[in-house]
Amino acid sequence: MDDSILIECHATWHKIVLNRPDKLNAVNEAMLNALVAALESAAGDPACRAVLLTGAGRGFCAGQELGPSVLPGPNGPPDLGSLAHNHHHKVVRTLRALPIPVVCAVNGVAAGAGAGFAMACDIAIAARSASFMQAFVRIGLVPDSGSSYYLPRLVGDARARALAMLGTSVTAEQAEAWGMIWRTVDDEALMPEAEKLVAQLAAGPSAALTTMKHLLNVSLDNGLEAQLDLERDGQAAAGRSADFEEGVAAFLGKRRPTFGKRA
Ligand code: T3D
Repeated sequence: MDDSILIECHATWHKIVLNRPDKLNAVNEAMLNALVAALESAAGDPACRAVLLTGAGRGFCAGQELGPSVLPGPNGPPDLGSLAHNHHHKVVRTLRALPIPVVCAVNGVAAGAGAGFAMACDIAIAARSASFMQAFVRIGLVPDSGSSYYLPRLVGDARARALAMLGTSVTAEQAEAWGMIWRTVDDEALMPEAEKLVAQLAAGPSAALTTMKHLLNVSLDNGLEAQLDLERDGQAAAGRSADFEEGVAAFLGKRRPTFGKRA
């Protein structure tokens, strides 16, 4: 059985581990399919209210596996556009559309598609020794897996262009300072911190988190009016929820709220 993706099911959240440490978790088609399946399985489990994505060993993900599958064969060069569309981009779309929050714990280098996957998660934290690299230019490719979308939005156009065109490696601390990730922590604190975060999200108001994920997913592509309308509709639904009732009761009762199960 393929063990390139490991899944740990905790009571309220799943941990998904990219598991090809000898290749710094470089991805191939089978691994990308397994990753999508693991994410969909988390979304389909009503007890699962958040996901933690990380890598095994010293790397997070070194992007597409470079080997025979991306080299020309008897029928000429492979169609990398189809590979991206059917596999890498399916991961990005799945991460973004997942109705529960995804925390990314970047434990080491995130290169090429690996950097795109980290940026597509809802909250990314990184070990101080981790790094991010738009590796594409180094091998004559262009940014994919969402990198050309997320990078300018997260770090700004000037930095995005230099990162993409030069393929320069960025430290976790620099990535944090530039807004590419939420925060950097000491290496040994990465997993405890990531697990604390994912547990906090899993204990949060699920329906409100799903709605706010959608609001934030579309925000930078919307004008103010469209976004205000979405906020109105989202708030209308949240205001009718038992979680809101519980949140206010807890506030007034000076206690911590206990939010309900996923709808
Ligand atoms: O259709 C499409 O969309 C195509 C998809 C494109 C998306 C992409 O992701 S394109 C970008 C592909 N990735 C890369 O170009 C990165 C290649 N890797 C590196 O540049 C370096 O490995 C790193 C900078 C990431 C890390 O360097 P370092 O010195 O820490 O480690 P290393 O020694 O280079 O790698 C350790 C091992 O992992 C090594 O194997 P070995 O020699 O010990 O047997 C290395 O070959 C292997 N490895 C690392 N990255 C890949 C890989 N093997 C296959 N594919 C890789 N991407």
